[in-house]
Amino acid sequence: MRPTFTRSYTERAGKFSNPAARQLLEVMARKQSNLCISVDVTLKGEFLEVVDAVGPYTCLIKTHIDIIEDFDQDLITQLKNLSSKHDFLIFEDRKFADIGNTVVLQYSKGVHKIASWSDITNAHAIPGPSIITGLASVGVPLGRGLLLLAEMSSKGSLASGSYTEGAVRMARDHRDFVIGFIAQNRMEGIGSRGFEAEVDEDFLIITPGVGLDQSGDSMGQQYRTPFQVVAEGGSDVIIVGRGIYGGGVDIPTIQTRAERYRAEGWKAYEARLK
Ligand code: 5BU
Repeated sequence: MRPTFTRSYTERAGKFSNPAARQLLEVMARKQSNLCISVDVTLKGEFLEVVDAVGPYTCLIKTHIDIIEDFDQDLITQLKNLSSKHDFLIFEDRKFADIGNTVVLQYSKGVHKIASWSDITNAHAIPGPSIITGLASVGVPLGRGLLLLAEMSSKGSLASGSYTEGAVRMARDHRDFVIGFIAQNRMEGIGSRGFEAEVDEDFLIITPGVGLDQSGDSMGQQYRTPFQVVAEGGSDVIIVGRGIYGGGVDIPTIQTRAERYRAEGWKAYEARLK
C-alpha cells in the first residue's frame, strides 16, 4: 500500500469525512501552501495587520487568542473577513487539557467562544478519551476538526513513546472529529502493527518548531527546516511564528519571509511526492 505521505493533498482531501480537514487540504492545493503561520502578537491592531499581510501565503492562521490584550468581538469579525478574503482556515492553539464537562464550556463559552470561529483546535491526550467526546459534542455539529498533541517541539517533552501511542489510539476511535496530530513525525501505524505502509489510515500531521535561520530559542524551543519536517519527516503542514513576524521587522519583510517559507514548504512537499 502506498504510504499516505506520498499521496497528493488533493487526493487525500477526498478521503476525509471531516469538513475542516477536507477544506484545509483543498486550500493547501489551491494556494500551493502548506504553511501555517502562528501570529503570536499581543495587540489587536498589529495582529490584524500581520494576518492581512501574510494571508496570501498561508493555508492556516494559528492563534493564541488569550494573549491578545485588547480582544473584542470585532477582532473575530475582522479575522473571519480576512479568512474569506485570503482563503485560509483558522486554528486556535488552545491545547485543552481538562475533563469533558469543562472543555465543553471552555470551547463554546467565555469571552472567546472559540468553537464559533475556529475551524480547528487542539487538545492534550492526558485526560483520556472524554476530552474528545466533550469537545466533539460542540465541534462536530459545527463541522470543526480537532488535532491531538502527540508530540511537542520543546526540549525534554514528556509526550513520547507510550504516551504518543495512547494519543494515536484515542484518535482512531474518533475519526469523525480528530483529523490528525500536532507532532514531529508521522503517526500512521503507531501503536498498532507498527508498519506504516500496511495501515491505510490518514491523519494530518501539523508540525511546530520550524525555522530556517535558527536552531532554537532561549526557552527550549527546537527548530527544524521545512525540508527536514516535510520531505524527510513526512509532515503535512509546517507552523512558523517568529521566523516570519519576529524581530520587529516591517510588513514588506514579513511578507518576503512568509513567501520564503511557503516556497520552501511547497518544494519539500513536491520532493517527497517523487
Ligand atoms: P515559533 O515562534 O515558530 O517558535 O512559534 C511556534 C508556535 O507553535 C507557538 O505559538 C507555540 O505555542 C506553538 N507550539 C510549539 O512551538 N510547539 C509545540 O509542540 C506546540 C505548539 Br503543540
